[in-house]
Amino acid sequence: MPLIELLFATHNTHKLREVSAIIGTRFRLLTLGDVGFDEEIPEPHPTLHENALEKAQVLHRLFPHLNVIAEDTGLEVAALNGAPGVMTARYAGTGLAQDNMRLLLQNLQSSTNRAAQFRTVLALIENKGQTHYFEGIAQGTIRTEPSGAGGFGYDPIFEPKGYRQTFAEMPDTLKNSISHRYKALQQLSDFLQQYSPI
Ligand code: ITT
Repeated sequence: MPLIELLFATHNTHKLREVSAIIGTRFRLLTLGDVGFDEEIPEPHPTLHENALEKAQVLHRLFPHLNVIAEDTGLEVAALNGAPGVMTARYAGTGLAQDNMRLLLQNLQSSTNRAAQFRTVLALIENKGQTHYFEGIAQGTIRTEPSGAGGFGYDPIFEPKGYRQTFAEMPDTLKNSISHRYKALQQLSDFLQQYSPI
């Protein structure tokens, strides 16, 4: 049986690499480059669900014959009432991971509560038109300073629960077997199995 094709609506090459490593053998992942789409995709909404849906819808309108997936991920810090949340990518205003981490550490300076979680909401719009959501959470704590060179974004300051390494200190294969993104993709994969038993 041919592999199900999924067009992944993201410009983030790190996400693409992770998603490809996690589900690349189970599905045929198409990139925005594959379909010649190079415009910005807006994420103007107050929830991860709405932003993930918006990203998927932009591509679904253009390529209705394809199954489209998009995801929005937020880092939710307990002591900051869930911030930066939907603002995770734009927290410091520069779009640079170093600036975002610096601001987060600054805002947490006087806080002993370091609990945080990454939450990924993945939206699938099938070529039949139905929309489905899948969610994955990775709980952990925020370190007091960055450590590690792997991963991307806030990985150098995020230590997942049960580990003594940050996501950036561990091998990609380990992050990709416990992460928020992995968990959301497992659910997507389980859902799609009905069409393509593995
Ligand atoms: P697309 O919208 O094109 O998919 P993006 O980078 O804008 O890409 P998001 O809106 O989901 O993606 O931004 C989430 C930000 O959260 C991202 O830029 C990183 O800074 C951070 N982030 C997401 N996943 C992460 C992960 O696994 N580890 C560390 N930081 C992550």
